[in-house]
Amino acid sequence: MLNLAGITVNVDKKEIYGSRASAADESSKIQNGDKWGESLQSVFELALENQGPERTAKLLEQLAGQLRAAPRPSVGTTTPYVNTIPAEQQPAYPGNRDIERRIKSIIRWNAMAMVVKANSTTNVGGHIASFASSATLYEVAQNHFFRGATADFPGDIVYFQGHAAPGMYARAFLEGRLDERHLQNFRQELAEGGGLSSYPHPYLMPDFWQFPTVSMGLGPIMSLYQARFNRYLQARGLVNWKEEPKVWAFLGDGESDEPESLGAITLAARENLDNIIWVVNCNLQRLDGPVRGNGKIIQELEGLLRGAGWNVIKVIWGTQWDEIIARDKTGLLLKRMEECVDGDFQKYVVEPGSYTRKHFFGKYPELLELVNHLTDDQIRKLLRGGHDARKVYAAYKAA
Ligand SMILES: Cc1ncc(C[n+]2csc(CCOP(=O)(O)OP(=O)(O)O)c2C)c(N)n1
Ligand SMILES: [Mg+2]
Repeated sequence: MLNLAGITVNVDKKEIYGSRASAADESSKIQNGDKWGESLQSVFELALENQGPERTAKLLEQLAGQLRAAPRPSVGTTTPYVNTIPAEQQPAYPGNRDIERRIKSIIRWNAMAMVVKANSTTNVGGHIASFASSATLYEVAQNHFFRGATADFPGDIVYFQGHAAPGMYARAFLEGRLDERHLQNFRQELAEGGGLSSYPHPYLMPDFWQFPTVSMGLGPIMSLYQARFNRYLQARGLVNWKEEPKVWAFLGDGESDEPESLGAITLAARENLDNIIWVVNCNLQRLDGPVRGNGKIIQELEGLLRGAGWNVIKVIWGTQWDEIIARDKTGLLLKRMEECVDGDFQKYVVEPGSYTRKHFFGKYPELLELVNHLTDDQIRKLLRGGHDARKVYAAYKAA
């Protein structure tokens, strides 16, 4: 018997769960003295009894859809199209943003210049946008998360996205590990004084790269087996690590379409591999067009990975969106964010702010009020989460 906001419900738990033992696993019930939790548990049981599992699941999904400010609704495979970690739960950023931004800008510039310069005298090709779109993702990890090797720690293991190699070279140059000559000879290893291989390759550059990742899909799948193998080494007593390394894999959203990329994701959940972190750079774009023009790759991947038992942390909107989202009391902004497809979002990025005001916010006149105080230029500069170090830091820390 329990009293919930004026409703008195009487639940005979045995009766409800007598024939559904699996749903009634006692250990998964909320019974921790948390009044709200126990109240919801009772209503849930009552709904299950009276409405059946299908309708109850539907109702729960509907309620979870309203949880836009909450970190992770527990039902359904996708969560609302907002950051998983709400602004008020975000940790303080531990670094010096000005210095880090400057370092990042220099690295991003050198990465771009290296590719462009090589192509001004040769036809070697090379990628610019992969790193340009993931510079923040890498820099936050480099500055705050990746751990190097020590006597009794093997160092974290990183599978770099192959096409982002210019960014890794540009950082190594800033760190003094490569010199100008190397950068001048990007993709020209036989040039005088040596050069840099197009992509991560331990055979071509044994002192630099650990894993060949550029045939897309191999990085993601190898990272999973690596994480599994690290567990094997420990279980067999073949290594004696004081601390377990994390395995990080950086992949592109287009890369996720390679069958190898997602081919082994269930292994991670099945083997309880909490030593692996994937960072999927969802720039919505691949070489030849949008990854999902008429859909949402972030949501699709979230559904697949959560369905396979992963903990998914989404970073979609940058800090400037926080106050706009906070003023969306009716959920209309969220609705707009959810109904837009990736093709729409790609269009907003290349058009001036006036276009986004008219077509994104303006679809529902009430939404225009949320951005009345912003100029077109400010609207154009509303950052996406993956370019916002604070948001990326929060996600990595939680991961
Ligand atoms: C197996 C394989 N097929 C094709 C390519 C050629 N290729 C290089 S980059 C790229 C698109 C990558 O898109 P995405 O994964 O979204 O990365 P982004 O550059 O957007 O970060 C393709 C098809 C490749 N490297 N490997
Ligand atoms: Mg992409």
